[in-house]
Amino acid sequence: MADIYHVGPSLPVPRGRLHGEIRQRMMHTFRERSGLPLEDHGVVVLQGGKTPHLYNSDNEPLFRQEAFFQHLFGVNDREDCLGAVDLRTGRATLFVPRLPPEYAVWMGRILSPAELQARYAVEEVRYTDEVAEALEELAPPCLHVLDGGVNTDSGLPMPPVSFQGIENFKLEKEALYPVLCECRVFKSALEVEAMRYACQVASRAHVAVMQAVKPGMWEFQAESLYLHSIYAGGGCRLPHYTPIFAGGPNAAILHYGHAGAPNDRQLQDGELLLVDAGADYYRYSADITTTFPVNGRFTEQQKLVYEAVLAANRGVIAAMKPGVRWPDMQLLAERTILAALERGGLLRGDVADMLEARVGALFMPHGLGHLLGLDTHDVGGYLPGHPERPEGAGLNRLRTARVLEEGMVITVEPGCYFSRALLEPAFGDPRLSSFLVDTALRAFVDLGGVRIEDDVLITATGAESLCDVPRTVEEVEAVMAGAPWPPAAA
Ligand code: LEU
Repeated sequence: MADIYHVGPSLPVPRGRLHGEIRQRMMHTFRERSGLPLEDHGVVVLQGGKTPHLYNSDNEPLFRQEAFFQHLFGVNDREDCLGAVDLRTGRATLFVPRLPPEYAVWMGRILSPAELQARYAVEEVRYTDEVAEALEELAPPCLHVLDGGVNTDSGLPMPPVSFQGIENFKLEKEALYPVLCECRVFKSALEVEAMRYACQVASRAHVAVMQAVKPGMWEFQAESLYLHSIYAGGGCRLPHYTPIFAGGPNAAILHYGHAGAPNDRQLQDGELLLVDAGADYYRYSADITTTFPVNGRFTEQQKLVYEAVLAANRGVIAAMKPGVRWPDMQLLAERTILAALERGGLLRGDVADMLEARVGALFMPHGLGHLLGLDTHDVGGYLPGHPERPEGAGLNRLRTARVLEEGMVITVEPGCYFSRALLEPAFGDPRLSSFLVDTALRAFVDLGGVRIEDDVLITATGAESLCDVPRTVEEVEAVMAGAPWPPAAA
């Protein structure tokens, strides 16, 4: 079928069905919320992503569609479009730029509106210079737009929709943003299939790195093997977000890997490597973290921390189901890790008192996990009618405090780090220092830290990880010694 997205032998994605279902769901949600009679509903108008340029040069970085536009229309590979959905009829119209003849010379054949209509399976395709005319034909009471909707992770607003003649329409800017965010929180079966595929591709790449890493390799060389694996092995051209390949103490730097810290350390015998890397498939994100010893064998010290974090990851996934409050899962993870550190002689005192004093945030200064979807930190974390951002160190870093519901995909990424930047001030803070065994903790600083991250689907009765990587100490050591993954059937 003409509307199937795929990259060579990758997962076929039926655009028409996937986005048709999403548009239906949006209409349903909109109708339920507005309570207005159908004839009073307007037309949703979204602006697609624009041709990106590197500053004022003519260098055009690889295009990535704006996520709300991708969600409603599935036009992952075409810039400068607009799209409209009539909420009264469900009719979707895609507006594409009228391309000059030289486009064919530099960029490739210009597709006709009929070809584009088949490719994206929308009701109609017209040109962007016809938007006002086409909308006037629909005589809508108003246009629903996303203008100004604020992303709760970045604090940045959606840019306004613009087209010639927009001033002749009544714009309604409030209703659409929360509706579309809410729709993006719940993944359809076809969306889950695409995300499961991205997770499989990323999982295989994590295993490929585990099998190849050895002392003396540079972090970026491991990153390069990863990138090769997701693209050659899965058709995922991008990792979705900047990969973190953090050796030794670098693991305590939460967003290591950026341009100023570009995965450029040489990996040493005896240290851990933390790999936080995903994959982008049809704009859907995988987001997986593995942590393993560069030489293939955990030390006792590393095992203590690794098994504490693994117990937190496993314990949380086992407890997740509809109705569970996400901040409670953060507290469960903290409790598990703090109790293990206390047993290991790194902390002293009562774990309940530690939770109260927010000692957990000293070792896990980030949230336990975030919604995942078309964006790595997906939208919908804080919406009207849902819990607000909690208070307290660490908890206030949660990107959502929602109650879990079937169809959500959320990361579970407990970590335990030994960050000088946090520990040194804590040793001098009387509210925290009584819990800290100073000398024992100082001996762990070179270890850096451990994070173990799964992408988890909430089902009707529980939760299912979409990832498939070695997790126990035994599994990791076996794979690093050459055993296959998944393990050969017994
Ligand atoms: N993804 C985490 C967050 O919620 C950060 C990561 C570095 C542990 O921001």
